[in-house]
Amino acid sequence: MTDRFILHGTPHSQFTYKVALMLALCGAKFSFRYVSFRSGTHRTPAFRAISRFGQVPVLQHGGRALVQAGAILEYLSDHLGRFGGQDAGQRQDIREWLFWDTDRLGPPIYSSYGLKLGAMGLLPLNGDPAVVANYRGRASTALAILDGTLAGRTFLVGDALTIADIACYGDVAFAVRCDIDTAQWPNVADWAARIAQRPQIRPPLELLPMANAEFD
Ligand SMILES: N[C@@H](CCC(=O)N[C@@H](CS)C(=O)NCC(=O)O)C(=O)O
Repeated sequence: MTDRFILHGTPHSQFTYKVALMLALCGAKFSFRYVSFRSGTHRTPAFRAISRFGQVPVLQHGGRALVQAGAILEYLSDHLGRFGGQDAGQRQDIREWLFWDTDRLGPPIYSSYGLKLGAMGLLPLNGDPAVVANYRGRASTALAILDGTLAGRTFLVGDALTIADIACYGDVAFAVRCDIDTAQWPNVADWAARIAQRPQIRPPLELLPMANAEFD
């Protein structure tokens, strides 16, 4: 059994991006296995055997196939002892942010990005303007909540970067990719700029390739 992390996903996935950011910030070595949605890799028996919900990301480690980006971030934080908050109260706050992110922030940005890829001819998707506006409205509502929380704060929980920031930052980076102007939420824009200053942080399509790769 290998103890090396193996991340399955695509650079076009904001949920894969969150896990890749965490691995990069921790300086963890990992193998990247590119899952091509255009080629249907996500529907192959080999992929379905490790992804019980048929989704990316999947992180293989220690004989397990871990799924759901927020849960993977918690696993990595526990395993590597990084970005997990300083006490039980902070860990609870972090978990609440992870659930909120999975419920409210991630989905409308994911849907908006899917339609953007559709408009670019990269996915067989196109959206009625009312549907596009609905996704963007829900993304705006969530970004406004993030903005309110970040007023006068450097990070979402406590005074250090945690997996709550890493999860939400992953989504905000994709909001930018689908032309949502984050300048409307200045606290979010400042917080994202602070995170992006770290040398390990790179935009999604620079952090991960559209091919298998080793990160050593
Ligand atoms: N809540 C999941 C969302 C994962 C997700 O939606 N992944 C997308 C790619 S970004 C996917 O695999 N979509 C294919 C599908 O759902 O069939 C997570 O956080 O990991």
